[in-house]
Amino acid sequence: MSLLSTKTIFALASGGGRAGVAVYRLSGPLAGRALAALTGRALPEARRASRRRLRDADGAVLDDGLVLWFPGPDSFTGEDVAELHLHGGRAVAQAITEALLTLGLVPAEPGEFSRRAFTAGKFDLTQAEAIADLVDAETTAQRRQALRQLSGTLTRLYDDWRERLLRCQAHLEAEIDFSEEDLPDGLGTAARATLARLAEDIGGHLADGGRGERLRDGLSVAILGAPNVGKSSLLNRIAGRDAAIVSSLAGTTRDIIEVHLDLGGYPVILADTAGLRETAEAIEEEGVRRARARAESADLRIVVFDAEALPNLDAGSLALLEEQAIAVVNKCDRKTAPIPQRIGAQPVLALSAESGAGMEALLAEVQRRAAVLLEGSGAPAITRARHRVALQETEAALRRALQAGSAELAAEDVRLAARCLGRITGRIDVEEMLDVIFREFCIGK
Ligand SMILES: Nc1nc2c(ncn2[C@@H]2O[C@H](COP(=O)(O)OP(=O)(O)OP(=O)(O)O)[C@@H](O)[C@H]2O)c(=O)[nH]1
Ligand SMILES: [Mg+2]
Repeated sequence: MSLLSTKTIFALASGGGRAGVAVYRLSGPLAGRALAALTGRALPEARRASRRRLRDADGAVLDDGLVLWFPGPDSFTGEDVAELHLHGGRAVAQAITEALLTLGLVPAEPGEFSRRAFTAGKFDLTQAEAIADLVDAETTAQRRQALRQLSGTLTRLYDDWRERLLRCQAHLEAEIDFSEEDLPDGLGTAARATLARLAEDIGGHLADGGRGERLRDGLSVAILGAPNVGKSSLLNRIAGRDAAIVSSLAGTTRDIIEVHLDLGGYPVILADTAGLRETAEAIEEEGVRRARARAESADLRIVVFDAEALPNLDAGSLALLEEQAIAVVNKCDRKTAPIPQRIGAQPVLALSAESGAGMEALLAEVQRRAAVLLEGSGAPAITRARHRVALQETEAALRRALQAGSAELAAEDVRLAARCLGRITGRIDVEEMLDVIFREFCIGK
């Protein structure tokens, strides 16, 4: 690439605001020249921190800090890269920005460093996404998932499947293009078996229950029940603050109130909802509608019953108590009747949002469920809807190929399947296909 076609970009990589140290990153053909100009000296030794005084074009001192020089292609972006570790602060940031602009550099767009690294083949798209996830990770489990993906777990899985598909495609195309006797025996059946295996593997991967995506977004947990049973009190107790209004009036909560929690490393979005009942009041009715919608979409339901109402159990709440739900009896400090061991088939957790009794057991149970729902067997999980859609299309194309009446039709669907898989990692390359054909058949020999 010529100097003119590629802009040299810079960015404050460590984020804005006051800080002990701020890191500026430069990437592109002018990076070396800019570093030499700022320091007024020859480029430092590659990949070693060197202390330098930085000056602007007029020779005035900007700051004193560490500089690093990463000549391409062995750098993050594959281009020439320089890093400046300066003092964090607005005035320094402004001065260095002006100096870099004067030297002909341009501010980087969001994600531009990673985009250049991807273009240079430093990593695939799933790894680029993992970098974004790692930066956004708020809990330990999210961080671990992002790190696994960054290390290439998905890259390897999808690349392996794609390689198998490409080989299959090559076999099928050969079946079409060349006479039978020039080809290895049993080609058709072998290809068919490979495709069936692959469709199974992808189907299994798709049936991961959405745990990877859920781990990125947070597990959605809804607190549900009749009015006045103490749902908002429970949310406040867990959040450790007065997030929701509590009152002795039934029908207090209308909107859904969410709090974000880190439960043993798992991200949880806990939602308080309006008490479920028939009502003629329009705003409360809307609240109940939202509560029901959240009950449907939540990954986990906590259904709350009132100890004071025992032995009566609210019918609307009972209806929400499916297999996965956690049954809770609140206000146990006021119990008048014995607390049942089970409600329906669910074991009961007795607690008091007022005194805090039983809260630890409830949190432990939610955390245990979160571990099951988010971690699964430990096999790589799909982390984005983008991947899931592409995998579904891949699987559908494979199933069509298996049903196809002719090698031509099968080859077309296999080609489509390979292209869908390639979209996930960002590898869409005809050259690769030719490599496979030439390597295995020595065509034109
Ligand atoms: N004694 C006792 N009172 C409680 C407990 N939890 C909640 N309360 C009281 O019960 C009343 C209702 O509490 P909320 O938390 O507002 O109940 P809610 O389920 O959110 O009610 P809605 O928003 O109307 O559906 C308030 O007066 C609380 O102080 C508890 O564990 N023990
Ligand atoms: Mg409430």
